[in-house]
Amino acid sequence: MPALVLVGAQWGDEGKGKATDLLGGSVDYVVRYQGGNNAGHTVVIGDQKYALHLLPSGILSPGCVPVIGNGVVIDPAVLFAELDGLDQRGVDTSRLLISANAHLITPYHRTVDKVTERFLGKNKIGTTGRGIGPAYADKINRIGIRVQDLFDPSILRQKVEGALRDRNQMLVKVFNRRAMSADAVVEEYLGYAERLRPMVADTGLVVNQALDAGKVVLLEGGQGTLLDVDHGTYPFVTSSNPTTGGACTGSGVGPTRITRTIGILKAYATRVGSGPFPTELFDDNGAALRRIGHEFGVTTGRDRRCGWFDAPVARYASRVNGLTDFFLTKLDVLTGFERIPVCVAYDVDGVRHDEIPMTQTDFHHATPIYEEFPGWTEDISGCKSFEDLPKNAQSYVKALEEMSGAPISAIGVGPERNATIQVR
Ligand code: 2SA
Ligand code: GDP
Ligand code: MG
Repeated sequence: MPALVLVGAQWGDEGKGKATDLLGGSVDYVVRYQGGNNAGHTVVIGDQKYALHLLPSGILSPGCVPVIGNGVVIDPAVLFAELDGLDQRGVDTSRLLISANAHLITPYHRTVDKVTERFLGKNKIGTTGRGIGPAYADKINRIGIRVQDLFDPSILRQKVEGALRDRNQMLVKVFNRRAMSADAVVEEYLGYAERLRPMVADTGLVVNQALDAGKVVLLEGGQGTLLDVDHGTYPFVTSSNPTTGGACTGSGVGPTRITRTIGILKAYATRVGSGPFPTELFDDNGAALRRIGHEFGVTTGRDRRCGWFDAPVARYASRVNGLTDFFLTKLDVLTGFERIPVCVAYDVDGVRHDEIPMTQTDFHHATPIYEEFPGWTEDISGCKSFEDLPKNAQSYVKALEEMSGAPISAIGVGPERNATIQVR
């Protein structure tokens, strides 16, 4: 039986939380495979709204086993706060499994993230300040702390002291900050060990055994394709691989077990943080998209940058992720716009580019070539089938599908689980 991957097709915040929740009823395991508490996945169930940062969205689906995979970076204090918050709201969190190989975010990662951003000034990445980049840097540098290290105090101390030797040099010499004490970090982190212990497992083994037994596994990505450290708008990216390749490395599930790869695609575009965004709007239309679409960071509360749909970005996501289909989200937000431009290609210094340019310099210079579509004014939030949509909305969806490189299998017309049109 299959594993499926759910991946953001743009710059994140496409509605992955809602999509995961929608599929949650028909899957047995939901595995987060990268990122950490930089993510903000919103799930709306009836009159209840949940914002999940570190936990897989499947934790809200009764009977589904939520898993934090080896590719995730975990801030233990945030993990416990998020679990406590859900417990207080009556959500059963007891099934959660956490990979022994997942890396830990520590106070020095958070500090380094924040001071680096301050140091970069106008060249900053616009990170969420959660310590994500520095934690992944330590992982790649082979000086990271893993969940399993909490169960071996002498190894933990050795590793924290080793990592802090590097980090403290940088904090003191480059950033003029005080050195951090290894004792304080070790003491704090040993304090998390007992509560974590029952949740920790060889999650790669558990998930593969589940697949062998015919269970369905959903691999849930954070952020999005254009924020991928390899395939995104580097250096304005997150420090992990949200793309489908990252689903394999971050969960321990091999590619031959994956039968479906769903790209979550917003009917327009948003980005939070710095970096190129060719269709960004600085006018009333941008402000309207932000207001109607409630485009504010779920984790940081920042205004999201808003713009028109970018077809080369969608095509790129389809290619890089090998997408089988798209869930198109937030079509309802476009209701009331008289004309809806779609970027079909770019102009880079007088040359037409039908695909994302090879170099980042060119992408920074890309200006959109637009095709305009007529809008619609009817409220579509109650539509249940494709045929219920106004003709102009149907044409818009069909045009996006044609340009994006994979079929659209579902259309979101509101934040709630049921506000979804199944197309095929
Ligand atoms: P980081 O903190 O190192 O991962 O930041 C690096 C870049 O990745 C972007 N990033 C995100 N983009 C969209 N949504 C994210 N989650 C939150 C949300 C964001 C928020 O759901 O709204 O609340 O601001 C997310 N997480 C990371 C980030 O903006 C940087 O461009
Ligand atoms: P994620 O990070 O990809 O899970 O997305 P976010 O939760 O950061 O942002 C998506 C926002 O859009 C959330 O507030 C969702 O409740 C909302 N949303 C998701 N799908 C739809 C939709 O089809 N229509 C509308 N109006 N809102 C949606
Ligand atoms: Mg989000």
